[in-house]
Amino acid sequence: QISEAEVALFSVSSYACQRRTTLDNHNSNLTDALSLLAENAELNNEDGRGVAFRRAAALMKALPTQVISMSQLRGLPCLGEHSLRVIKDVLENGVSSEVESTKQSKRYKALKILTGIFGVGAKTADRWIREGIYNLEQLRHSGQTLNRAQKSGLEHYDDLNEPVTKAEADAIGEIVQKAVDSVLTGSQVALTGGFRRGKLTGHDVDFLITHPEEGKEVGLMPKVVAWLESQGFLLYQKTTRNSYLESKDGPARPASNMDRFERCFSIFKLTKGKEQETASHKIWRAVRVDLVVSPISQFAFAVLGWTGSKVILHQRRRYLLILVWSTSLHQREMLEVA
Ligand code: DCP
Ligand code: MG
Repeated sequence: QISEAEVALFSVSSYACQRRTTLDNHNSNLTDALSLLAENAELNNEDGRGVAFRRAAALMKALPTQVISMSQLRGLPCLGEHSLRVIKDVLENGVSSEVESTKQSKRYKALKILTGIFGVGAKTADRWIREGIYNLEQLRHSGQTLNRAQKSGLEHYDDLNEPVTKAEADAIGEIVQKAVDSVLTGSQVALTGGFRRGKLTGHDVDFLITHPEEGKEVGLMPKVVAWLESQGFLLYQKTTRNSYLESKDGPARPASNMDRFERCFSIFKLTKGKEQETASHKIWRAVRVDLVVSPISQFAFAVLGWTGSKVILHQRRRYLLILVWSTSLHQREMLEVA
């Protein structure tokens, strides 16, 4: 047993992008609680609250040892009043009462189930709940019109809500590499997203495709998709075009922080391995896959952006903004002196 006095206070940067965070999390009891509240905030379109809980969870994930008392948290950044209250509750009672009541609430359960459908976001789920739809059964009988993505999402609901393993990601990676090799030799494929951060499972598999010769990547996406389709690997696909190049009135502003690379949202039909085959009778499963094509000149930035995590990206933007701001301030001071 370690006494409180023996536990060193932690010293960590307030920016997630300036911290070293490994995969072993010593505080999963706390990060699980904070992540659930973050998710609930996001599902309710309360983005500010979502970011606050995500930052707090990311900080707790970065701590080198298990937290056993509130006094260890003194002076730590990123922990707001609300997050501290949740942490205190977990440390003292084993669970957070707010997390427990959220988990039990009819609205949270319905939001989870409905947004578990590919193509359904928080806004659509909220509208359905207000119309009395709380589960898939009620949705199927409601007569709601679903778009192509949502229909596919509903059809493959169980598969798409089953975490994707690294082995499955690698198997899909081989297929994508084969597709790319078949349509344009010399093209490169990089596994990005959570798997590039070393995660063992994910909700989808993200790939970035490029070619070492600038310009060769133009027109690559439709060819790759056509090849995959011809081989029967795709259950669903929708490609969004690069709006930056398309726009006639000069560079269009993106709607959010999204990049403007050509992107294909898809659902792969992945043949199962021998062991998995015997467990269920289906010989294949559906897996969400994102394909992105970038020119080689932007490849490094595309890798950074598509590796995430979302918290790291958010904090990196803030960090760079402060850096640029303080540099320009410094330059102005120098000019004034001169
Ligand atoms: N990304 C982004 N904006 C988007 C979509 C993605 O900035 N609209 C970036 C951040 C993500 C990365 O791309 O970390 C991959 O997106 P995912 O949603 O697949 O997230 P992860 O791969 O990190 O998590 P998971 O394991 O759940 O797939
Ligand atoms: Mg991913």
